[in-house]
Amino acid sequence: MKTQVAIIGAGPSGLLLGQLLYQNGIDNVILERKSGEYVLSRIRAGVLEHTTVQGLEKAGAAERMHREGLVHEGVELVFNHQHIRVDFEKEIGKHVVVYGQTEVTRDLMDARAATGGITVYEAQDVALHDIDGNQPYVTYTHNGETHRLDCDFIAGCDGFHGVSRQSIPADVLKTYERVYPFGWLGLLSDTPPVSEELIYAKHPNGFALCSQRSTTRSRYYLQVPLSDTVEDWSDERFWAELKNRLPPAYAARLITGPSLEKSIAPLRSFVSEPMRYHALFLAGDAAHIVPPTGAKGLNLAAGDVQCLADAFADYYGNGSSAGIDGYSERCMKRVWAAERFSWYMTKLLHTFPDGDEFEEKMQQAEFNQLKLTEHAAKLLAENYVGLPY
Ligand code: RFL
Ligand code: PHB
Repeated sequence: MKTQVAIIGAGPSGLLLGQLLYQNGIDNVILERKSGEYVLSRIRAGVLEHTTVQGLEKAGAAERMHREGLVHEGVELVFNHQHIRVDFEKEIGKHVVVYGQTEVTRDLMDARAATGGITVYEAQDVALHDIDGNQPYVTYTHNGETHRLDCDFIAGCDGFHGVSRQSIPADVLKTYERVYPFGWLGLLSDTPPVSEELIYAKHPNGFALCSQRSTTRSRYYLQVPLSDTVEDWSDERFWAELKNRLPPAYAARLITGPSLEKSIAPLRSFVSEPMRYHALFLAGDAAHIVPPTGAKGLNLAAGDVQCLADAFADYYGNGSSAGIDGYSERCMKRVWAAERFSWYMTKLLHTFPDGDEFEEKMQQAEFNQLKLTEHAAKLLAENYVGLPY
């Protein structure tokens, strides 16, 4: 098989890139290790920035999101039961859309099926070849047979544990990493959200987040020690601890129900530079990870692939290499801004097991600043709603 761009991974990065390339008349094939159902079963992000919404529009996959997504004009932060609402519309005249990553993925899969794009699910042993030569290609096995996909370029959209980043010689990449000493336990339930807006709450026992997928489906998270497993957390224990960490008025009106899904995710900041090595371009979690506290991971991925699609369109449409040559540098500015914001939100709102009273006072002072000066609230709003890509 031959194509212009071979895309590794059918998460949001790979699927969005595939559709953006299709809209620009650029042929592409996606190779995904898992089945389509498995990809859809991963419960992850919920908050879309304006530029992510624009990306889905350009990809022709925004119709259902516009119909069913919930516009959020602000967010609530709670620090040891003191509240502050950051009003995005008032501060910067913008909003975010709450619409689950699962639904984004489903819409992109449907758009791809409608345009006849090829996605090979359950492609095993994907290997990248000759990425620093003139004839890059990818091999994989499918249904027991080995296949070869020749291409001009490879887009590594295969997440943090994928094969693409690992195919770049180690001495070419510079990596930066911070692993946080806790994880997030997430619970999905068919219960109405406790509040219309998201609530990020800091409590001495740890962080809690009240998020949602619709007016009837909630997504809640609790900070837990890394040694905990899902089996340690019955639904009853989860709801009791969530109530404990929320201000009493919210705890009193929290509606609980059986969990549809529960999982624990570790928290990490990670960047590898550069995002290009000859014919290989990394995008999304393959190149960088943020802790979920700033709701930035999916949005960064969507920004990367919009840059990459623009760059390929310029290359194939105008014969210009400027976009592909500037890809990494262009993405990195936004990546580091999102890394900073996600790290800041994580430090502000979590209880650090090795933290002391001084750090606790610093967190309180930081929170007070958000309450006292509108500049601080504006800065948070700007970063949360999203910096331009
Ligand atoms: P993905 O989604 O990991 O997809 C990569 C795909 O590549 C496949 N793959 C391979 N395919 C072929 N061959 C190989 N060797 C392969 N290795 C891997 C995988 O099967 C997979 O299908 O990466 P992508 O596309 O870059 O998308 C990134 C986002 O998924 C991620 O950044 C977000 O989910 C992060 N995130 C959030 N982001 C936000 O913007 N807002 C949020 O509110 C938000 N909340 C979250 C989150 C992530 C979370 N977890 C579980 C880490 C909340 C949580 C709990
Ligand atoms: C989610 O709804 O899954 C979600 C929302 C906001 C975050 C992280 C996760 O910061």
